[in-house]
Amino acid sequence: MTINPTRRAALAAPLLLGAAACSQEIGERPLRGADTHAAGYPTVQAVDYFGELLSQRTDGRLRLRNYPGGQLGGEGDTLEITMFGGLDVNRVNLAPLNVIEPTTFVPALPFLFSTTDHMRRSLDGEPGRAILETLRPHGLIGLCFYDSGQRSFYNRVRPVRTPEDLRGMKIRVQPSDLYVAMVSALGANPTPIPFGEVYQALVQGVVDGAENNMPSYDDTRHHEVARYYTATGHVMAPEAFVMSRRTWDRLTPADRDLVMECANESVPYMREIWDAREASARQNVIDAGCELIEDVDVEPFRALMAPVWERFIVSDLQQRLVRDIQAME
Ligand code: BDP
Repeated sequence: MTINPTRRAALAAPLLLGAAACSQEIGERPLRGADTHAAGYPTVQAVDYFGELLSQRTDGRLRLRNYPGGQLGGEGDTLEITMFGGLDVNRVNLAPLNVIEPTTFVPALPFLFSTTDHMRRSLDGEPGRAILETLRPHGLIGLCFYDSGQRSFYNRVRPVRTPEDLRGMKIRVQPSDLYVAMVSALGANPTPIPFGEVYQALVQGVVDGAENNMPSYDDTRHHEVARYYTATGHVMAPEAFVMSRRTWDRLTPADRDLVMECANESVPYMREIWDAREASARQNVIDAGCELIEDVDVEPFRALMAPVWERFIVSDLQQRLVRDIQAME
C-alpha cells in the first residue's frame, strides 16, 4: 500500500510512536487504540470498557490507552497505521475497510438489513464471523462489530422526501466507492471528505449535506448547520473493532482468548449505551429545532440501489454472504 505525500505528516507522529512501541514487549506498555469520535461517544465507551475488562482480568498486565477524537488522524490513516503495527487496536466504521477488503461491502449495502435485530443477528452469527476473518490477510484481526444505527440523509437546503429532492445536492460521503456510487445513483453529487472535516465543509457550503446516524448527527453538531434530517435509514453498516495482526501475533494463546472474550463482552455493553444514545440524540436535535422527516417512503430510494448492489457484489463469497444474511431476516 502506498501513502501519498499529503498523508505523510499525519502518519509520521503515530508511526514513530509505533516504532518505539514495537521495541517494547506487550505488557510493558499499554495497548494503543484510536477512535475518530469524541470521548463519551458509545464506540469510545465500548472500547474503554474492553480495556477495563482486559486490565481487570490480567491484574493490569494488559491495559489500554485509547486516543479518541481523531487525535491520531482520520480513519483511513489510523487503519493503515494499525495494519503496520503502529497502533494495537482501532475502532473504525466499515467504510475504510471497504477500501482494503471487498467482503466488507456486504453489510454496507444500502437496504440490506430490514431491522436492527436482523443486523445484530447477522453480524453476531456466521456471516459476521466470516467477514471479520477476511481481514486477517490484511494485517488485521477482526475482534467484533459494534452498532452504528441507521444512516440517513441530512442537509441545509430543504426537507428531503424523495430522491428527486436530493437531486443535484452536494452530499458528503465517507471515502469509499460504495458510498460514492450510492449517492450518485440517487442523483446527488457525492463528495468524499474525512469525518473530522465535515462540520467545516457544511458551514462553508462546500457540501449541502451528509448522511449519518442520529448520535453522530447530534454529537458532531452537524445538526446546527444542516437542519433537515430525513430518516431514510439507507445503510446499517456496523462499526468494526480490530487489532493489528502484529500485536495479535505477539500475544500468548491465552491472552488472545482473553482479548476475544473482552471484545465480545463489550458488544452487549455497547448496544445498551447505543440504544439510549439514539433516543437522547433524537430528542436533542428536536430540542435544537431541527426538522425530522420520519414518515418518508423509502421505496423510491431502495428502487435506485440495484445497480449499486450489482457493481459491488461480484465474488461468490460476497454473493453467499448476501444470501445468508437475507435468509436470516
Ligand atoms: C460514524 C462512524 C464513524 C465514521 C463516521 C463518518 O461511527 O466511524 O467515521 O460515521 O461518517 O457513524 O465518517
